[in-house]
Amino acid sequence: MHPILLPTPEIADALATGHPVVALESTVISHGMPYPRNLETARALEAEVRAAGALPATIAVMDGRIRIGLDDEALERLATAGHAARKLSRRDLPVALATRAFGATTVAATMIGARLAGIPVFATGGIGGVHRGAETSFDISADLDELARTSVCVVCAGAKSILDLPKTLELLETRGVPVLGFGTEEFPAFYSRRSGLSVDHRCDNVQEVAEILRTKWQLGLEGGVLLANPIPAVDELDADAMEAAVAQALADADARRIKGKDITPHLLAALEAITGGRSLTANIALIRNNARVAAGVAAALAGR
Ligand code: PSU
Ligand code: MN
Repeated sequence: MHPILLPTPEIADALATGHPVVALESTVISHGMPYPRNLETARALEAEVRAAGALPATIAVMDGRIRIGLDDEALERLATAGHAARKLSRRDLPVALATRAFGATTVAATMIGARLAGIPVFATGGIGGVHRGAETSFDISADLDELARTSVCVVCAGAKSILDLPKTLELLETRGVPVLGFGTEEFPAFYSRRSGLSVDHRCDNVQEVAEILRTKWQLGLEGGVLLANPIPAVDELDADAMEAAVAQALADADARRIKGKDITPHLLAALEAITGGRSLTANIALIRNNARVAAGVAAALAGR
């Protein structure tokens, strides 16, 4: 184990014995959802992973170490800190660790921690991607670059339409990231199951996902795989209503000149306000669903 990592005893033991583990990100807890529902969600995700036969390892940065697995006290600290925790992507990790800052890891930084710890499967809600208007703002999430280079399977519900989904998929293709649909041919659009865009390949079971992961990595093709798992139909929100809400949230962020790493958290909070909390309820449902599927993939990869 790399000395900068601090796994809980339970996770250290699981990794040493080959028991399946699922990595979970922390930015969605600190910056993606309000307290106390973020704490309830963090606990619910851990419970989903356990119920499906794997162990949850929520990843965050504390006291100069990358924590692999958080106890309840640490989860609470993260959830109550909110934006007081730093939002850490690849570029932020060296500074945060060297200065012993307290921070939450994005998809990119969680992948780095998971890879260093030897955890090949990670569940989140939505990945960052190419922002609308990226041709002038150059705003493209570091999550995409991380998927290109770091060998972890990221289970998500697609990407939100706050992003430019066709450009996001184009970039993933350019960077050699397989995009698999779990029980679907279509790339899901986070709050809705459909986007009109195709995935590369449909997988109907976790064994097939595990076989694709093994094949990629045995070939020496380093880098991630995106497993897109649509929101359950009962939890889906109306696509047209969400598109209108996204347009309103984007216009508001633009008027306030919000930029850089603040834009995604700002848009999530604005969507919640515009939809009267329905976006948050959907977000929680889909992330729980992703945690369940990720546990299945982790178990299949571990041969259990
Ligand atoms: N998309 C969501 N919810 C989130 C995020 C993205 O639907 O909470 C978070 C994740 O942590 C993701 C990060 O890695 O935002 C991407 O931020 P940026 O766009 O600044 O790269
Ligand atoms: Mn950005």
